[in-house]
Amino acid sequence: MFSLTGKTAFVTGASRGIGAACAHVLARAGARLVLCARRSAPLENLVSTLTDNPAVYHFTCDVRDPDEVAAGLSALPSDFAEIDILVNNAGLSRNLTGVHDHGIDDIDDMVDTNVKGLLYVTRAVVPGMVRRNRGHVVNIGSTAGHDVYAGGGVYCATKHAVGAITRGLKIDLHGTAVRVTTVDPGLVETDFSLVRFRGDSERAAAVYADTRPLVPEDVAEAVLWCLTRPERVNIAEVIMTSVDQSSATLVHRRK
Ligand code: 8X3
Repeated sequence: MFSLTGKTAFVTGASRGIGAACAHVLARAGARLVLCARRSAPLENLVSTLTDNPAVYHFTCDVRDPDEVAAGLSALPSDFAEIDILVNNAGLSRNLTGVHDHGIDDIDDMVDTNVKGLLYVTRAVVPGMVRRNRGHVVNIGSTAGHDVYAGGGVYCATKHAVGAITRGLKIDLHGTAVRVTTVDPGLVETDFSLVRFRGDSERAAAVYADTRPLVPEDVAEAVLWCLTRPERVNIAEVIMTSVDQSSATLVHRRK
């Protein structure tokens, strides 16, 4: 039922967290994988853990650079070149502070990765899906695309943009067989907060302290479920949190 045999799936930001979990879950479902991430060592490490012996092609690529995106995708070996599934996962958050207090670096990192990078990859992959009249784009959004919380205004804006891009893309693909989905998780225990707080592990750990967040595999399983519905079915949006989370800021803690 959950088979992706014969499909080629491209996952961005694949070296860790939700991207790495998607790589594992899609490989187990039989997909051929094209994986990219910014840094080669963690990506190679991830590839070495894909023990189900899937067909994998990987390359380093910073999605913020449209030339790198175009070059990486145009150099795909022929047996990986027809991408059936795009998981737009690469994304990050920087800092938790006022919209008016963010540094330029924070703003650029979030907007360039979460919005522009997603668009660069999408415009490089989707025309092939349209030509072949088959494919599925899954964007990894966030509950931050449905809510706004103190200090997260810029990050939330980028995830609202992912929601708008997802809906816009579905409309623009009207009449084709290409499917478009956004999977929007709340708190997931990944390096997300460590990246947000630029390596401050104590602050990052406090985000997940005494609660039971989602784990990356929960999100990857939701992605797989969306991908494996009958071809007539388009899941527009999955919003998911742990049972301990009831809104962006209402998180049950056991102490
Ligand atoms: C991550 C969820 O609530 O930290 O996208 O913004 S949250």
